[in-house]
Amino acid sequence: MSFVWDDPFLLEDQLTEEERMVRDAASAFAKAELAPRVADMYLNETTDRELFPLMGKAGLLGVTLPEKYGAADAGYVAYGLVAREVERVDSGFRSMMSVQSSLVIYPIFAYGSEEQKDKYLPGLVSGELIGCFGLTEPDAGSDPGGMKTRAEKIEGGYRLRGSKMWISNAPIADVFVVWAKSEAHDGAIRGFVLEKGMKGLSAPKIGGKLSLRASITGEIVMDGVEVGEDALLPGVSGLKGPFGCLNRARYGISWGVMGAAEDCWARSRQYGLDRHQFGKPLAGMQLYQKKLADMQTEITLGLQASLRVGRLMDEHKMAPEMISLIKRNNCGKALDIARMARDMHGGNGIQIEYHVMRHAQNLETVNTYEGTHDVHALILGRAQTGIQAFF
Ligand code: TGC
Ligand code: FAD
Repeated sequence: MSFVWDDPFLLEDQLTEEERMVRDAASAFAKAELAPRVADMYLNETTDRELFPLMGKAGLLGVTLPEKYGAADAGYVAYGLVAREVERVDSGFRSMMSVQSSLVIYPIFAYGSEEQKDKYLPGLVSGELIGCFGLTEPDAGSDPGGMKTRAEKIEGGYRLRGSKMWISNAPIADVFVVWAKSEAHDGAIRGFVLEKGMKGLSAPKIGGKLSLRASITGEIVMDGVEVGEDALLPGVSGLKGPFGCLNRARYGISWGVMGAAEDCWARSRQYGLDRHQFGKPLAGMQLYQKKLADMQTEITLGLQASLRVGRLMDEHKMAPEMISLIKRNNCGKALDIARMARDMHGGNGIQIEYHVMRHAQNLETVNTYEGTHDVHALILGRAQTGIQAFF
């Protein structure tokens, strides 16, 4: 048996026919629609609404949902493979996809009423509607339980006041899943579905990001937004509501960042073969080969770990700590790999057309959002000692 250098543990053999088909569709889409746009969108910090219906048409949104809503009804491994292919191009594009799938479609599917599902899911799966997820606030990031947003009970519904910070897709969103402490439910955190155009609702763009520039980010300002009882997600109460969504998004990120790392690895290998210094290719130097070996090792282990957790999710045997382990480790390793790739490209590594610095800059955000590297360490520390060290 010969060694397959770019698939050392034969991941390909461990996928089903259906998973390979979903992966191939995502790869074709990423090459045809995302790769040609990325440099311009990143440099100019612009977004393209049209990407959502294009992603929907390619079957990349809400991959795990039943066919009833127009979705692929594939498993979590397939969802992870989509994230890997999309993030191979840019973490910002994966962000758009995973917010829509895990943070908007999932909570409406898992916690919503039949009316909410019928109203929102087909449009979100097709990409005609764009969604966002508002949990973080200016003074409540790692500690979302400290949120200040309140839902006050009014006749026939609720009035929401507060603001959310760092919200992916918000300035272009049609559907806003927001989390607020509800007075009518003893102050418990509850989910609400708001719609663009509601009085008192606005979503200004946050400009000047040096990372994830192809994904638009904004605030959500709720200045006394009045909604009916039908805006409440009836199926969940407490922090386990948003965390149930985050489990899925974090899992997808663990695959996605490996896609970005693979792109950095492939580009570094090729660059080292093409570029000569001291009379021979850089790839023929010992230190250069050590770096390639480190990249290969961490990517192979990271992908295998995500595949294992995906299989456990599909078997309903997932524990959230498993996801903390792979989200934390794969993000940290991908960031190291992207920084190393930037170095291996020398001066060219800072240029947009070599792509590696863009990945490195993006991965700074991915290592922070959905629970920082250190917050996931504390989750894992608590799980093995029984002592929480958050405060
Ligand atoms: P804690 O006391 O640990 O738990 C409170 C309640 O929540 C439940 N729970 C979970 N349920 C399901 N899955 C999980 N992963 C869960 N983690 C906790 C828990 O069982 C409990 O339930 P109950 O019924 O007993 O009340 O909560 P804590 O307040 O001590 O918080 C602990 C901590 C720090 C781990 C947590 O707050 C945390 O993970 N912080 C990180 C915040 C975060 O990840 N924010 C993400 C914002 S969204 C985002 O970044 C999107 S970017 C997307 C993109 O663009 O791609
Ligand atoms: P802080 O919580 O203030 O953390 C700052 C530092 O302190 C970190 O290093 C952290 O690890 C450390 N720290 C915090 N608590 C502890 C502790 N107990 N012990 C030790 N160290 C600690 N949020 C959403 O709700 N929806 C979105 O769509 C979304 N998209 C985002 C897009 C982008 C581009 C970015 C940058 C963020 C996004 N976020 C989103 C917010 C993101 O989830 C938060 O930034 C993240 O959870 C960290 O919160 P914070 O920025 O407030 O940092």
